[in-house]
Amino acid sequence: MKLYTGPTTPFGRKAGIVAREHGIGLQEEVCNPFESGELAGLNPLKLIPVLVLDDGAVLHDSHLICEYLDSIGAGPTLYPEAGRWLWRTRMMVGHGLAEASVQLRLQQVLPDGEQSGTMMARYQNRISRAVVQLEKEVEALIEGPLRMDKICAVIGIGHVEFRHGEEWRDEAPGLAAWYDDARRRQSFAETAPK
Ligand SMILES: N[C@@H](CCC(=O)N[C@@H](CS)C(=O)NCC(=O)O)C(=O)O
Repeated sequence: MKLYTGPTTPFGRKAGIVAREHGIGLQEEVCNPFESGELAGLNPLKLIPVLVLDDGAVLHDSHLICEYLDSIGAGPTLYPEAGRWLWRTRMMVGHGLAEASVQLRLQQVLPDGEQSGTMMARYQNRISRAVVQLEKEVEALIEGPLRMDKICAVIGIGHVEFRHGEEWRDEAPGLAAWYDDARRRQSFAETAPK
């Protein structure tokens, strides 16, 4: 299987983490979504990650790719039944944190005159609110085995810290302590943005 991903994408990182946790060997193909001609032929949305299966079938969107990898992987599921609506809601907060962080970055690298202060403030506020919410729910991140909400919190915070610095820590000391411990896990360390 081949995963089209990139060195800084939090969504590709999610798929890489799930593959590692389940002992699934993936060929990782570095792909720049803004320049790749091949990508649009695989995914009409022209977004990474994309997973191409051995039979040529194409899956895209990190949610779908992660659920697929979990369904074929060895070891315990990262999508347990227990408490699933609540942990899945928390998963979407972590995923949305990553989305807001990516969108803020995309605004910041636009040429002068094309940036929108309104949109940047909207993404910044979304990041702050998501961080505060994860801080409120940090006990649920600390307890129990690895789950997709924890993976999404790590990829969201990881992108915020990589692109926008450590300010988020001021609002969330408990979350920062959890994150500093969690990110030492092998699958997280190996996939950190660079
Ligand atoms: N909902 C998608 C989001 C994917 C996404 O936004 N990928 C970014 C890279 S981090 C991308 O390909 N951006 C290209 C663009 O915006 O044109 C997922 O979870 O897979």
